[in-house]
Amino acid sequence: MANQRTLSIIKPDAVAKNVIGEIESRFEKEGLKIVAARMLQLSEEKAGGFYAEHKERPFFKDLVGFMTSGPVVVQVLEGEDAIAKNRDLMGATNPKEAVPGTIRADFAESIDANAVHGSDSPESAEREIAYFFEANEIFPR
Ligand code: RTP
Ligand code: MG
Repeated sequence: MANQRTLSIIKPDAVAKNVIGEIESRFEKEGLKIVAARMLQLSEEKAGGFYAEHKERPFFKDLVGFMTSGPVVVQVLEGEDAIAKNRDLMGATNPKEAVPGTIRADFAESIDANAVHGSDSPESAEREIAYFFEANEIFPR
């Protein structure tokens, strides 16, 4: 598998729980490098645009409400098979279904407040990285 980049977000619940470092540590231990990172408060417009694929879903309003409820950390992870590796480390969308030892199983409360986001395909990763970062804000090494 080739070297890849993926967009990761540490969501408001995990920031509020003070587990940013514990989550980052899991990425680093698995060989994913944090090559860009920023903490910010999402506006409704920015959060809605990010999750535009879900616009017609019944949970969209709650999703945007949750994502704008506090600061998030947006970041780019880089490494071998980074997109799938990040999704594996995250665990299932619903933490009740997530495998023990995954980020969502260990830190998430509910399907809404589920600690982290990760791109789900190379196409999403490309769009999502460009949604938050300019090329000169990414530092591969
Ligand atoms: P994410 O995009 O945040 O990484 O999560 P995901 O790929 O695992 O799940 P996705 O289907 O993309 O859904 C995005 C977020 O919407 C909320 N959701 N709620 N109530 C529901 O049935 C439901 N389904 C999804 C979750 O918070 C999910 O992370
Ligand atoms: Mg998704």
